[in-house]
Amino acid sequence: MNLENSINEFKLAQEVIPGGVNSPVRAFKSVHCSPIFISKAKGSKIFDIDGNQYIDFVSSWGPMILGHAHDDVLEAINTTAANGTSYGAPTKLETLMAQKIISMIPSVEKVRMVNSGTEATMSAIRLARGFTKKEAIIKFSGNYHGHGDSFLIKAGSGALTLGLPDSPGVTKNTAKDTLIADYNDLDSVERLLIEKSDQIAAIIVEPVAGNMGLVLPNNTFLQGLRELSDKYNCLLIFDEVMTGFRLAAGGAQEYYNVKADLTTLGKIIGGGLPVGAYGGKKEIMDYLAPNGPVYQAGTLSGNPLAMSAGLTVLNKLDNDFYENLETISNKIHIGLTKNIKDTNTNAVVNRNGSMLTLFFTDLNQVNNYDDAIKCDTDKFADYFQIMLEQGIYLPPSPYECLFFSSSLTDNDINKFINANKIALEKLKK
Ligand code: KE4
Repeated sequence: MNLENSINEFKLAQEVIPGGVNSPVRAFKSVHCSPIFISKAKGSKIFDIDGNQYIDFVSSWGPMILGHAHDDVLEAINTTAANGTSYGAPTKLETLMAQKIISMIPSVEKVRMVNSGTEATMSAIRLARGFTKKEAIIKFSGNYHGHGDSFLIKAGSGALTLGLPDSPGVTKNTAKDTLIADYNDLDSVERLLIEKSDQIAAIIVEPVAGNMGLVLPNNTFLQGLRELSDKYNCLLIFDEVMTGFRLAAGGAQEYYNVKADLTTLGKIIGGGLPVGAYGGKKEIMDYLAPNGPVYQAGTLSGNPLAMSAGLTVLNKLDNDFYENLETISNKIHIGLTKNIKDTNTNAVVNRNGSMLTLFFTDLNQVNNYDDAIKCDTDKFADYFQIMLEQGIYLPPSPYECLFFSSSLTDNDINKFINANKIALEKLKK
């Protein structure tokens, strides 16, 4: 496979961009090869600048649930752009987006648009602290909520991938207000609540963890967090930046029937443009300026292009859409599971809806951070490269998820499953 242009472009990029990338995980460091530079994408296919074609299982880390360059999304963007790209003033599109989100996520009564998932989570904990007049938050090892200072403690995603879960630059005073519990371990949460209950503003959780690889909540975890939040009078924040509109129209809250007090969103609601959002009960959200005292603002928040792209996507997410996506995802899950058995590979596949991770591990299950970090990251790097050579573009990290889109064809699915079997057989040698 010729990657000459990508290799040369990466050298150039590293002279002017830290690490040559605008988000660390894109540098392919943990998969021990030079990153591919993308020229274009359409549907389930993505193309690099050397003309190589790949089936895309990253979906831009979640947003491209319809596949790339969907005709209706492009038309919405182009039509909106013809009238201007940003006004810094209210538009009807923002009201339509808020109404759409509220109609899909029952616990959300009011919503504020921002420009990234990080902005959404940073703003949500500021609001929680302002509303409750308490300062500490509880997060979980391996959960990633963006690069806000309060979250870069035992963080997942790129921070875990690069071995930087506790980033320098986060002050001790900030870190002391972030308490760490273990995912799927309610006792670890209650111990912190008992010890610091009068100080804890909120528990923030990925209802399905996608940033230590995919780790599912056990059958009592989310309801247990709801009950603990009520018992100890703190807010429950579901970070649904990844799961929102992906697991179901109402996200993990619909899927698991557990309501959050605040919900953070991103990725899919922008249709591939920069968007984040946070929402919840009216009495909490109305604590935000200009109604209330908690301040948050943004020049491009509610940008008309992003609103029109996002609304075009959300308006397609009906029951038939999710049934089709589940059919695609289940076929892949069955194929990978069969390959692991047929090749006698030590691996675990975790899946929830159209999110999946294959862990190379001797464990029988991966249920938390300690399980996840035991996986064989070198083997994953070899696997990634063998799959890339076969035209399969996977997330370049063992601590991420595959994201399936509705544009995947049966041919794509069969090619993926066959490439996976070849890779597992090669790894046995
Ligand atoms: P952004 O600021 O990247 O839009 O969103 C941060 C964020 C918040 N919450 C959750 C649950 C998230 O998964 C994310 C971002 N996800 C990563 C992928 N694991 C983004 C990819 C990257 O960092 O380049």
